Amino acid sequence: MLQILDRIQYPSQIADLTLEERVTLAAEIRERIIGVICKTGGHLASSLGVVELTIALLTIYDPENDKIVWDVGHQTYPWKLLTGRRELFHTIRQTGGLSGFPRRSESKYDTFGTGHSSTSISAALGFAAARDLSGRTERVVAVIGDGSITAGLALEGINNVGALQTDVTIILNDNEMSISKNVGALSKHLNKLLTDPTYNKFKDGVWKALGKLPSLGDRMRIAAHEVSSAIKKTIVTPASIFEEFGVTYFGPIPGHDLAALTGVMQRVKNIPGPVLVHVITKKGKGYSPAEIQPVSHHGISGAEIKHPGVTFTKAFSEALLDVAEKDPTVVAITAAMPDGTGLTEFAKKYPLRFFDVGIAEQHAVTFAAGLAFGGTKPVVAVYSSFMQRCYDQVIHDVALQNAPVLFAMDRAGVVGADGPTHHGIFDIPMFLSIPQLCLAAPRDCTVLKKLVSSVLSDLSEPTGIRYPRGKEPELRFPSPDSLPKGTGQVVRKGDDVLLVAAGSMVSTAVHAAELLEQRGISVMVYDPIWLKPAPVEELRKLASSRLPVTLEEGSICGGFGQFLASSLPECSTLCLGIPDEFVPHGSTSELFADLGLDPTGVAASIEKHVKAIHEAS
Ligand SMILES: Cc1ncc(C[n+]2csc(CCOP(=O)(O)OP(=O)(O)O)c2C)c(N)n1
Repeated sequence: MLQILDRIQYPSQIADLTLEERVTLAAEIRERIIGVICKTGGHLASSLGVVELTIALLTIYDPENDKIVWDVGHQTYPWKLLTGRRELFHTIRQTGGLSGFPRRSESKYDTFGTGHSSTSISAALGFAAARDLSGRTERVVAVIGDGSITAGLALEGINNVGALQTDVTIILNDNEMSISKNVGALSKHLNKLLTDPTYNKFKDGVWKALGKLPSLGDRMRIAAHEVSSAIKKTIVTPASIFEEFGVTYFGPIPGHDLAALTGVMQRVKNIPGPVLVHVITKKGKGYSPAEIQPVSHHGISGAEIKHPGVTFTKAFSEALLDVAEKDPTVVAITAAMPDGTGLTEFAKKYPLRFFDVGIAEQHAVTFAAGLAFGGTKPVVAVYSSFMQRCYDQVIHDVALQNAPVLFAMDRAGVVGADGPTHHGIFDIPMFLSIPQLCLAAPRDCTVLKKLVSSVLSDLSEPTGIRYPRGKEPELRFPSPDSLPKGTGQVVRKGDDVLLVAAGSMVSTAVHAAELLEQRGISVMVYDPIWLKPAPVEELRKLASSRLPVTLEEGSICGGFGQFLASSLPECSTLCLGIPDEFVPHGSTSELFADLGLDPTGVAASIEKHVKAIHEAS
């Protein structure tokens, strides 16, 4: 039992705590987060960095009425603990448990659902504009990180904030980190503000006000008054880019000093028009392993059982290094995710051929098109779900102009604990619906490596390769040496059903085929390798004497099954995949079972289909 945290039933209780109690509360929140997340896994470092900020927000603002909009949302664990979800906190990211991100359906205090970054300023401005139209007076606050504010969407939001000039507060939580070290000119500008003498003057003023007082108890009580006058004396805004956008800038403010933070936020609350408060925090604050290694502690995995085997990310990384060594025109691009996408080694080895563009997926794609026309072979390494940001860039800048770019789309399919914002289930419909794009789906790391190597040996048209999160399946089959577009491979023979399984589903398909064999249904499993151009003619021949069924780890609507079925109108094709609904968070095995996409579920669907066809004939 934690003395203060476990007493909080309503967020409004926080404003009634003394400063000293709030300082204790901050320590208790850290203790709870570290205790739970080290067991369950989750986004640790960012949440530890905003403990004081969260307490200050709940001290100054009224969450029953005011709108606090969190960006990305991976840092909202303290918020969840203080807004009525403390008792469920141990269920975070697990099947049926709390989401790892804000969700409007989870709590009335989650004003705006997130997972993808850089949405908070636009959403907050929307809340503010609606407030103004209705004549209400609630305060609206966006909390955004220094990484997330570099994205185009956030900058579009600030541009509009500057134009509308309404009351909205942007809290810029600057820990100088994205997942990796933050990059870009804006990051340099923020750093310049941080080293501005004002900041040090402010820190010294507050420190002196606190330091000269005798005991902790007295010190904290009196500090609140001393601090607010220190703030008044010392806050002089250095020249910031935000002022040029018509947004009043305050800062930088030390973000782990509750007295200082609360004092500034109280003062800023009543300033009319758009205001930005630049708060300096430390990622991983209070947990030394995370403070020392914030990158590896951005998201940690819990005490889960580790399976042997190679991850698709590692295989991609190795294949790319291999090709890059022989071909100096190969360049790699990431949108702020060098580690997650497997580009760290490439960046070390070929710093001039590596581009971290910040959280800027749209820019990454158009930049790649330019790089391609300039004579290089660009590889955009990106998570499938973040590719959703780039639909127009892929159509307008890449496909329409036939720019030879390779999209290496990691985390394609069901990702598990991160949930619906992160499942990569829309890339197949996206790629298949755009002319002049090719798309491949490797079933294991060997096929992935061969695809990377063969596509880059002759990169003449835009091409995507999608592969899942985690390790390759235990079940593997020999693959052909060359993988020309439009050719696939029979991986299991059978006479009654033609089960065409895309990439990550091949292994499931073979297991399902074995179950069906025991029930008297003989299943051929076919891996198309290329979803576009698909091996349609070969599939037409195979389907002439078998019932075609497709299986994919992606949305059925507009997916590979429907695409193939439209090419085989003479057949009655059963399409298995993710139905027209958002998939929740949870363990992947439970999610697959719920979706009917584990071997048992797939076998059951096929058996039912076969029976129905026989009964109808
Ligand atoms: C559109 C999009 N691209 C990439 C990501 C992956 N991602 C999650 S958090 C993060 C870094 C965010 O940095 P910052 O806003 O500074 O927050 P911090 O983690 O430092 O608290 C990234 C790149 C994402 N969530 N959304």
